Amino acid sequence: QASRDWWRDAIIYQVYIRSFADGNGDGEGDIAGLRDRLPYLRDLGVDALWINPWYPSPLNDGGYDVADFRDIDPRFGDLTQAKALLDEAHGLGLRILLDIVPNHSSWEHAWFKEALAAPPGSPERARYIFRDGTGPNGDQPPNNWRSVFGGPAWERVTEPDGSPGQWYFHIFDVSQPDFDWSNPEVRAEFLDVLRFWFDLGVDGFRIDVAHGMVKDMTMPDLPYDESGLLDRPSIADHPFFDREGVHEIYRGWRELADSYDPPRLYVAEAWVHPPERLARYLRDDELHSAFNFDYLKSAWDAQDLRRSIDESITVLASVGAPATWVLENHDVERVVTRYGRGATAAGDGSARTATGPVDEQLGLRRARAAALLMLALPGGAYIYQGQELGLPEVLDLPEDSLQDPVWERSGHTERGRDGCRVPLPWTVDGPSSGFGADGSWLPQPAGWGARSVEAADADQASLLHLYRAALRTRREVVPAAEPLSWIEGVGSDVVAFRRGSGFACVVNLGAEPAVLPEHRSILLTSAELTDDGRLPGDAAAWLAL
Ligand code: TEU
Repeated sequence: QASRDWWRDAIIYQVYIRSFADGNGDGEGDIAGLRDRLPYLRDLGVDALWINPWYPSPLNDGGYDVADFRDIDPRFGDLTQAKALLDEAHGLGLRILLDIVPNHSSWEHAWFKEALAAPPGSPERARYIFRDGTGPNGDQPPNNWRSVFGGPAWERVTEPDGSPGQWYFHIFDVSQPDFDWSNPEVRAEFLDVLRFWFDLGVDGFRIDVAHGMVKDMTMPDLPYDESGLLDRPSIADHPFFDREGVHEIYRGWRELADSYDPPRLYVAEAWVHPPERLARYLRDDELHSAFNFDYLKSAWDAQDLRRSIDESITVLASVGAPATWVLENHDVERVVTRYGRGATAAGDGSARTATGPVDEQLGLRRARAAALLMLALPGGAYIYQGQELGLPEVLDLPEDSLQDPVWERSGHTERGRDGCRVPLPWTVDGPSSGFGADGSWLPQPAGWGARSVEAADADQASLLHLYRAALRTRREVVPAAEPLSWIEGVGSDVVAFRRGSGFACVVNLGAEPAVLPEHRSILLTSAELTDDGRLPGDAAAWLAL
């Protein structure tokens, strides 16, 4: 049973493959580069990897626009290399999760091309959401739904005979048509895709937009304000997010995962709130875990963090699910930058809207403390590539290098998500700081090599060394089965808790030094305590009691 439940406190490293390591020198990361760096990941001390989409794709949305769910984009490698990667990773004790994108495909997917070539009302169209337009000539969209990426969520097509035609629905980019999940053919297809990768040896999936898929097919209009935002923060009974019908799909997926030996794992990417809604995805016969985005969005503030931690643990316990902490991913602003903005800024984590001056040194101190906090909490956690190096968001990428769909909204253009996707620096010098080629698909800023793995290796005080020490120490001294119990009376800017009787974590989010409980040994984020043995501000400590 113990080995079956490996995921309950697993630390999983997110590989954004296009930016991780470039094995063939074409400026884009690939499977070959990842295979070369597996020992680095094993030495870091993580349990598993989650690899962002590597399927054939025009990459309009970083690969979340999938043209073929059963193959690998040639720029990343092929199925033979994927198999070799799985074998090598397993040999090193690392499990591998892939990313499944069930809400939509690319408009280059064979099914969508067939849909465009077939007439309205055909079975080919019924795999997606095609509707006639409104207005006298059908030249108005079927309803007022808007895309998450801005603008209308409907696009008009030209019929095979050349006449202006139907409209199709896309929650995201126009190149990402949504599937119709009320169609049994779509359901069967995805079960088959899951089987394809499980049979190859994949250990599980991160489910993209896990709260999407099912739509209200009566298609009621939504209340948007003039700038295109919903006029209230959350809509009960939203017509395309977090609908009841999605749970039935996951019960079928779980049955499939459980039919394998060892059983396979699912983690949900579901931006739903409050935690009670998220917990519904984690019932016994549904998904195993879900990213905790409420935690990611919490400010660098003791009360806010403590409330968010408490709430998640309590709610998830009611369904027997572990918490899954996350501070960074390929969609949000890097934590050094986020926590380096002013006093407590965190907002919604969005890289697109955050503004204001960044104190990088402050952000880095907080990122170090945040690492010890996250890794001491009960449950599992995800680490996004480069987080262990303390990479900041790259805020000044040259305009002509930007790739992410740009979001026109609220009357201004928002920044895309490229700033957290810049290729990793591996060496101090050399072409693209050891990433692989002379030049990379997103340019690395000047001085990137100083933030490299090589530089961090050489500096005992680096965040990389802290992550390694924390991941090792975690196995040795943080009792996985012990719940969290808060230590009270430590001051309003301090978060402190015990796990069992022998371990404590203290995080000081304020400016005043904090008193530490008596302890035998200690792992610290900052080099020194104050002269009288107190913990400085924006620092954390792990204590063996
Ligand atoms: O993101 C889902 C999603 O809802 C995002 O729009 C998220 O809310 C936003 O990026 C937070 O800033 C997933 C993928 O992680 C993202 O990269 C894709 O663009 C998206 O799905 C569409 O597949």
